[in-house]
This record gives sequence, structure tokens and C-alpha cells, in this order.
Amino acid sequence: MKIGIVCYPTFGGSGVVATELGKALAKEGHEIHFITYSQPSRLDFLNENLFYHEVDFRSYPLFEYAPYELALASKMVSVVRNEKLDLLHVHYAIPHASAAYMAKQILKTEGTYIPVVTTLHGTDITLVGKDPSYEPVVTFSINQSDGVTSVSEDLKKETYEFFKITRDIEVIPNFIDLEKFKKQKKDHFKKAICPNGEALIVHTSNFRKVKRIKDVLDIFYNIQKEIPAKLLMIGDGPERAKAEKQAHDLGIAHDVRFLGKQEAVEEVLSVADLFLMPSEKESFGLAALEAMACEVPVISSNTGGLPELNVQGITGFMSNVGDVEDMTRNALHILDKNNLPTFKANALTRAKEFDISNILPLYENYYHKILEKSAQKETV
Ligand code: GMT
Repeated sequence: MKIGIVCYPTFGGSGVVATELGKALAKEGHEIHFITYSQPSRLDFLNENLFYHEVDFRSYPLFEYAPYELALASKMVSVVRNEKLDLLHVHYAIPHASAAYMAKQILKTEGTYIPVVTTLHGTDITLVGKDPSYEPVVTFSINQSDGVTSVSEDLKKETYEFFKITRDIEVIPNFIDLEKFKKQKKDHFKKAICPNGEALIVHTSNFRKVKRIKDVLDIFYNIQKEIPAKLLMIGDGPERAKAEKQAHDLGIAHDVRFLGKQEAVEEVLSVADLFLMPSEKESFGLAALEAMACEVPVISSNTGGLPELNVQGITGFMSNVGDVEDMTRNALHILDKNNLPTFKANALTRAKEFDISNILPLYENYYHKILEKSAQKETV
């Protein structure tokens, strides 16, 4: 198949899923065309089936806001035309699904029917999409997509609850490449960070409010009162400065390192004992899956799609959002030397269920189904 993939090319989960999916499809022999405003951060390998088309959008003194969505739709039209794409797969509804709708309408006037698959990732529904300033367009463009997928059952449920959706939504969970995300021998690194054998706790995110960074530090503060421990904070975002100040105010700054954005997260995860994800909302929790693949158990909230990933008492524990005390108790239970090896092994076993080799065929079959339906539409 010749597939156009539209996504945010940044470090965020939806961009990572879209890029890894495209790379895996290319390895399977499909021709993949990424259409984004800059090179996706994980599009880091060469394959004869991978192509990248940059959306260049011009500003003009009249525009207070450059109309990115129009430039994106125009780019989709030209890539579909020139590369004879079979299908467009857009990740994150806003504004990709509505731009795809416009591209589809333009191509229709030229006698080309391009099916559009939209994948809902989370905040496009639970935070931004619900906002009255976007809701009518989000509802419309989801309903106009030829296929809609969601990364968890919970996100599917929320989408039906908050929008008037007339389409079936197929749940295709996120996935992990276990070849890349696996525990590597990094003893020198562990020794440098935890010279006295301290427990190593890790958090990765985009440091937005929804991640409850304050809870991460509060849990760590409680843990290190009981056992020697260090915390690595990976990523960057609006809450980072506040978090650095909180670490200072709590008197734990010497035990907390803010590493910023990291390309090779798996190397850091390889030496971790515990991963913290106390998020307010999480449609899936890809960062937790990445940790589990590197044999790291997870302390998370029980929100959104997290119960579909983290297995209570097996791969880690879940608590109500904001229940820092319960999360601390559970963290200490996992970090107990008698319990840790079992939790680590369980985390990996669970992660294997989400290996890309299991999930890729679900996308391929779904594309075939949508293409068949579209072919019927074209002949009517
Ligand atoms: O977590 C974020 O804020 C980034 C966001 C995104 O769109 O990139 O992540 C969402 O999509 C990921 C990939 O499907 C999911 O694993 C995350 O759970 C989801 N984030 C939220 O729902 C808050």
C-alpha cells in the first residue's frame, strides 16, 4: 500500500506512535509518505520505502496566525496526486482530520477518492477537542473520516460520551518495538548516578499540567525518607521550572536530576527500578509501556487507559489521581528487594503483549477493510 502519514513531528506520544508505525510499515514493504511541518524526531533511519514531505506555510503581514491547516491540506492534495497514495492516515484529530477532509473534497472534484483514517490519541479528545472552540469541527471531521481508531477502550468510550459520533471506532492499542526498547547493560551509568546502590526512579513526560509533576516529586520525597533513592526527570515543558524549584524547596535537589529531552530514553530506562506516572489523564500511557519493555515496574494513577496497560499488583500499582500516600506505599512495596525482581519480570511479560509484531497486522487489516469499503463507495 502507499500510505500518507500526518502527525506532529515532536517528541509527544502521538508523533512517536505515528513515526514508529510508518517505519514498521515501510519495513514490511509499504510505501510511506510522512507529511509534517518538520522531520519527525524518530524518523532516524534510511529505508527505500520512506519519504518525507515538508509542509511549508508562508506567513503574510495580514495574517496574525498563519493558516497551517490550509497549507497542510494543500500538501496532502499534492502528495496524493503526485505519489498516487491509496490512503491517508492522520494522527491526532486537531487539525489533521479536518485538513484531511478538505484535501479529500478537493481531490474528489478531480475524480480521486482518497480514504482517510483518523487515529485519536487522547488530548485531542479529552482536553483540547472538547473545548467549544474546536468541538464542532472535531465532531464533523471524525464523522467524515472513512475509518477511526483509538488507542484504548477508555478513549473510545470518552469519544462517544462527549461527541455525537456516528462512526464505529476501532481500538488499536499503542505498541512498542522490543528490539529497541529492551534492558541494556549500562552498569557504569547506574554506578555514576547511584554510587551507593540507591533505588533509581524515573519519570518521562512533556511536563504539562496533566502529568502532575508535583506529585512525582512528592512521591519521591516520601520514598527517599524511607530508603536511599535518586530520581531522573526526563523531558521538558511548561512545568519544569516549577518542578526544579519544588525540588530545591523540599531539600531533595541533590537527589533529583532534570535531564531534559533525551533521544535514547531506553538507555536511561535500562538502569531504572521504578517508573512514576501519576497523570490526571492518560489515554494510553506510552511512556509507561516503554518503561515496562525495559523491565521497569510502574506506579501510575488509575485514570483513562492506564488500567488497560498497568496490571494492578503485577506490573505495578494504580491509585486514584492525587493519592500520593497510596502511590508512596506501593512504590516502597515494589522497591523491597524481595519483590522487585518479580515486578520487573512481570513488566516485561506484559510489554511483550504490545510488541509491534502483534499490533502492526491490526493496522494493516484495518487499512484493507477501509480500502475495500471505499472501493465499494467509488463504484456506487
Ligand atoms: O501525553 C501527552 O501529553 C502527549 C500526547 C500526544 O498526543 O502526543 O499523548 C497522548 O497520546 C499518546 C500516544 O497515543 C498516549 O500514550 C498518551 O497517553 C496520550 N496523552 C494523554 O492522554 C494525556
